Amino acid sequence: MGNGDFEYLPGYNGDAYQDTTYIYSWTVLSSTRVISAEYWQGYSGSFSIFLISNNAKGIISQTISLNIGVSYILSFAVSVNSPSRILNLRVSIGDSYEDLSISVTQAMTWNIKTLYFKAMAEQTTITFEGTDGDVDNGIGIALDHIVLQKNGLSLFLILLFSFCFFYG
Ligand SMILES: [Ca+2]
Repeated sequence: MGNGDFEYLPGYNGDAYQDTTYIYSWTVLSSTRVISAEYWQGYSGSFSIFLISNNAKGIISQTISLNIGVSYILSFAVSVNSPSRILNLRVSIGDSYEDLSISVTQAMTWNIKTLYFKAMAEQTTITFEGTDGDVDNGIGIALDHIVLQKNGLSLFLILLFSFCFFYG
């Protein structure tokens, strides 16, 4: 993923948090909020984002190139800035999606979530949407450190299969 850590933010004005319709590498489908470490420490680096803004849902997406048939691991850090809330995050990968319940025991402690999928197309759009939007004055889902990797086990099996085929 390009800029999966939200650290490259041309145009960021230095506010502790800032609503934005532009995040480098991402398509911002619905205005999202950039959070600096001054406001809340990101999982990694100096910035994270909130999937909320001005009483609305924040939605971001990125279209990436994949190898068809290869398994991937999508992992990311999520949090909520209120321990009493269970909020919903929808992660869409191409035509399929997964709904995750996000809650924390302490505000803004980070959890890592992991999704596994097999690439069905060369160009795939991955979308993150905080489906509850902005509940109660700025309570929402925070997101950071989005990483996409090939699933090592499937790569191992492909290599093993190739080896057996070649020498078998
Ligand atoms: Ca970050």
